[in-house]
Amino acid sequence: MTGAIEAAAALVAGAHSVVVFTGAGMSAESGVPTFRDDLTGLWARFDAERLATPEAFHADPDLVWGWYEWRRSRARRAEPNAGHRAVAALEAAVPGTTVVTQNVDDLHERAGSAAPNHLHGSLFAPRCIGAGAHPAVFPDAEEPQEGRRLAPPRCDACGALVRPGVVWFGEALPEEALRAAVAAAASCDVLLTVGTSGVVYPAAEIPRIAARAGAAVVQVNPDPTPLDAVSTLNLRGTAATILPALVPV
Ligand code: BJW
Repeated sequence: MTGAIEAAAALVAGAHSVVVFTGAGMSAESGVPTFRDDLTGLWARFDAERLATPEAFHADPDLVWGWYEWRRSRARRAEPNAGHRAVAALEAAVPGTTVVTQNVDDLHERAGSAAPNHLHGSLFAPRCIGAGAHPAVFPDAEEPQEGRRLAPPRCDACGALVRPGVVWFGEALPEEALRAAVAAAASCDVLLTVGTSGVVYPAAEIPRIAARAGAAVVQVNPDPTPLDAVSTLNLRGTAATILPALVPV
């Protein structure tokens, strides 16, 4: 394993352009649950994949809004971990670094990453479901409690319900973030894929695009994933333990 980490560090040190592609495992050591881990507590009776759909929101807005408000408050209280800080340090060491994240928290930004491409939106950018998709401004609810349903606020501008600013199944990804991610993947020397199961598309194409274009793909994940097949090096470990060893000093 030490040899593989050294080999990965050498690839990164020699690169002019690096893409860091992150998923929920990146924030796991900050206490943010991964998407496909078992949910704990009262939410355990809900299937996360079934809550992350427009259909679920239309059928039961209070259930879905309550779940997202609970997650938003957890994300707000979380702190970046050593992995997020290593990614920001890598950006400083290799100027041609692009961070592409599927995560809806803001831990990359808070660790110092300049402008990560958020492919699946953000917990901190709610908007209304009206035709204007107005950004929503509303006072924070009292501390949301796990398992508590909560009525979404109404838009000040048009009165429509406010929804989380994330990308649900069946919805298009933000066009510019996806375009920039695909372009960076197609032209990088090295792509680091960190803490993602690699099963949700089109985001899961990003490491595959880099591999097809001839980049070295380095995966950081304690468990095997379908991305093993396209990875030049598979580093079996966590984001916070492995990533600091990959930053050029
Ligand atoms: C650690 C660790 C540690 C643990 N350190 N690692 C092609 C084929 C098949 C299906 C499709 C396809 N193209 C599209 C689809 C449909 C669908 C899809 O992909 N379905 C599959 C599940 C089958 N995709 C969509 O619907 C997308 N939209 C779309 O295609 O639109 C088309 C369209 C075009 C034009 C107009 C209209 C429509 C949208 C996908 C949106 C995904 N949204 C979610 C929810 C976001 C909001 C929220 O958070 O609630 O995004 S789903 C969820 O999965 C979330 C995540 O970003 C995403 C990926 O999950 P991630 O990050 O990989 O997390 P996990 O939990 O799966 O994995 C964690 C990993 O970390 C594990 O491997 C652990 O081992 C590891 N780990 N601890 C490092 N400490």
